[in-house]
Amino acid sequence: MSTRIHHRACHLCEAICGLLITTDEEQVISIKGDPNDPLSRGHICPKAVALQDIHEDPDRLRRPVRRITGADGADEWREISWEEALDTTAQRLLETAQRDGVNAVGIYMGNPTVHNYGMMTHQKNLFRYFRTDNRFSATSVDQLPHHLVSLWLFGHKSLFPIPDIDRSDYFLMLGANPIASNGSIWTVPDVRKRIKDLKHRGGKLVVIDPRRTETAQLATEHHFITPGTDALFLLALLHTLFAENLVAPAHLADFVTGLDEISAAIADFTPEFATDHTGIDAATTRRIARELAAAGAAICYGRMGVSTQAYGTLCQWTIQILNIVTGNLDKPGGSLFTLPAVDQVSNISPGGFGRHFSRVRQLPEFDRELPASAMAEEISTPGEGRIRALFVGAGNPVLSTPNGRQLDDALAQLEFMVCLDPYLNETTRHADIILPPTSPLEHDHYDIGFHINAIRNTARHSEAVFDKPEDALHDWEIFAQLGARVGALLGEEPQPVMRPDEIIDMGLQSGPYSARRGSEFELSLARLRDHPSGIDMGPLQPQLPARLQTRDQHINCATPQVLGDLQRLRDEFAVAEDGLLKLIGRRHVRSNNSWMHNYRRLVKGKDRCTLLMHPHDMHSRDIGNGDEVAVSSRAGSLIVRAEASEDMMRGVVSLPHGFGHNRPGIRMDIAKRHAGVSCNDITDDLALDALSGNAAVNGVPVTVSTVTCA
Ligand SMILES: Nc1nc2c(c(=O)[nH]1)N[C@H]1C(S)=C(S)[C@@H](COP(=O)(O)OP(=O)(O)OC[C@H]3O[C@@H](n4cnc5c(=O)[nH]c(N)nc54)[C@H](O)[C@@H]3O)O[C@H]1N2
Ligand SMILES: Nc1nc2c(c(=O)[nH]1)N[C@H]1C(S)=C(S)[C@@H](COP(=O)(O)OP(=O)(O)OC[C@H]3O[C@@H](n4cnc5c(=O)[nH]c(N)nc54)[C@H](O)[C@@H]3O)O[C@H]1N2
Ligand code: SF4
Ligand SMILES: [Mo]
Repeated sequence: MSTRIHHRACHLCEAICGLLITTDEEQVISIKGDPNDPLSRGHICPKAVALQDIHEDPDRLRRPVRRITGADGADEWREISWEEALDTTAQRLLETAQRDGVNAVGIYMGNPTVHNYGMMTHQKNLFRYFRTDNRFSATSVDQLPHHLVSLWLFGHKSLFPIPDIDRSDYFLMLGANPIASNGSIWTVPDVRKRIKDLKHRGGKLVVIDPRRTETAQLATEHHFITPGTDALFLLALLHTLFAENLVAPAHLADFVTGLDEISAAIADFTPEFATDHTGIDAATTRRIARELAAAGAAICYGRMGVSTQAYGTLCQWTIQILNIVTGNLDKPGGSLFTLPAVDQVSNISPGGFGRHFSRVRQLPEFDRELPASAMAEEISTPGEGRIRALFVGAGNPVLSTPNGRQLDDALAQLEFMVCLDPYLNETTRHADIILPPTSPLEHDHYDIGFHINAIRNTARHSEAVFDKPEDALHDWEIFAQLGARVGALLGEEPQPVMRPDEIIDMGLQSGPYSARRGSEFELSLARLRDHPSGIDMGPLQPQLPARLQTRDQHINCATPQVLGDLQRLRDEFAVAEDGLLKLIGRRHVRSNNSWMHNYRRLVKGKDRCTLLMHPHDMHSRDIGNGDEVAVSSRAGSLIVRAEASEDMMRGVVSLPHGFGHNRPGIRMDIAKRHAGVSCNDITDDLALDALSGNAAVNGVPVTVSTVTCA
């Protein structure tokens, strides 16, 4: 035996837990939490062991494959050399751009991109040759409203106020379920313990969610809310603060402007008006507003449920205005900005909005990306600028974006598609070439994407656990090699390429904790290598106004785009409710979006892809527990088993996303046996937060009926 213990960050979700992985030669023996990790303190969730399962999965592609359509029309996948795969990809992408214009090349980047630092540092090696308007990512099915609000209020898309739960007295949480998700835009490993500690200190957690979630069950108070009506509730809180003279921005007063304008603009959004739609009574709303104002330190935080809905931006904006007017922004125990060791805020562009629009539906770009809901139509609608070749990296938009069936059909119309992905799945089955990267345990890791959202300022670098196999390439190497090939085709001289760890070292050595900046931590890659559990730079600190990236270093709260959106809200709630059931999503701690259903240890147990429904709603439709039901929306229909749950609000049904692995041609054996259905077959590509273009995958109007056996 030659056992070794490796320090390694878990990259599977935003909690970035520190792990200790014991190996014997090429074999993983155990995966445990690292008690010395200053952020995660030994915490892990059941998904951590999947790092071994991903690494060992026989379905994981190890070599590039090419799709060949046989004489009978059936697809066959043939292993090809890296030379052939990279040459063909570079040639086909460039040919398309030269023949039809650069917008004929589309790009979609999925969620794991942000969890894989080499993809972040090196995608530009390829994409600098394809500055296409047709760029998409999972952002617009997720956190786009957060970015916009940060850009408008704080001057940078990545300046997120992070809930300082460990020092807080009062936490108002909307549309988030961190007990299942382990936190989002809030890197908070071991959130369960942190919530319990908050309660032990006499603090309060108030959860607003149409489902009594795992988090709501831990809360001091939970209120159901009708999906899609949170903006009314949040504005009613703000209205109460203005009406009762509870606005006290405290230390923020010197650089916050526009509050009077907001007060006037929202004068009609009273708690009474909200109640009729939200289902939360006016007295409760007023009480919560007063509690927020009175608490020593309070947090208002909202995530997916209030982001991926029709008023996502209005919700996220109102949440931050509430934090500002109660003086809880930039205050210990409230919400603060981080100061990460490699500081994205000073290294990357602040982002922009509405500088170009999609061709077919005129939807606005954000940060040079168009809403993913527009991708299918940009592929299938003829005319100049139509996408003919598509690059998909670490994404599965067929299962993860609204009206996935429509996209599934559109992908089949492409002239060329290439996927950077370790699996042959619902999306990549349409590719001409799949380029599989090394397994997570075969490359090193630094959390560029998540230290910026973490509840403490820490830094950590993990070495690869295993050597890279011969004839394998990391994600970043694939990007670098593709870029080099396109450059060569254009007659450019070869450029030297830095490794991701070298780039990080530069960031560390010029960052806020560097010797060069006089910091006692003297951070560099070498220093992190000496401290594999990570280095703790301490709790979040007040940093305003210096940290603001706005031109005048003020927070101009009266964001014209958002105030302009209030009329849409008024108009919508002036007409009677449609009476339809509202579909929302759901996450489970053993699952992760669409791609972690191929690991036996995670999928075992009862079927999780069921439609949760209140018994009353089932009874009135003659639906029994466990019956198969048809769920239909404007976009489509699916059949799934209904499961009675008293934890659902009446009138609301819940189905997780990321399932639907029963399509032909995929190579994920275990996932196929736990196929489920894709809830995005019935979410609607036309249902958006009209202000941002973010997908409204929550609050989808649906009908549910029993399936009559023929
Ligand atoms: N209805 C509904 N839809 C949703 C959501 C919802 O709540 N409800 N949630 C939305 C959210 S928040 C998100 S983030 C999106 C996610 O949407 P996507 O990012 O499009 O989908 P994922 O399921 O994360 O798929 C990730 C893909 O990356 C591959 N992959 C994993 N690791 C790596 C890696 O290291 N390198 C490479 N190259 N590939 C890798 C996997 O094999 C998989 O194919 O889904 C969104 N869609
Ligand atoms: N185990 C696991 N962890 C994950 C993921 C995963 O798939 N599985 N995905 C990761 C990703 S990519 C992300 S973005 C994060 C997401 O992290 P979270 O946002 O914390 O997770 P969700 O479970 O999507 O929580 C959304 C909540 O909003 C509620 N909701 C739905 N509609 C509404 C509404 O209209 N109003 C209100 N107030 N609530 C509503 C839902 O019932 C749900 O409880 O999780 C990350 N972590
Ligand atoms: S919570 Fe689980 S999946 Fe997320 S980083 Fe920690 S161990 Fe990994
Ligand atoms: Mo996400």
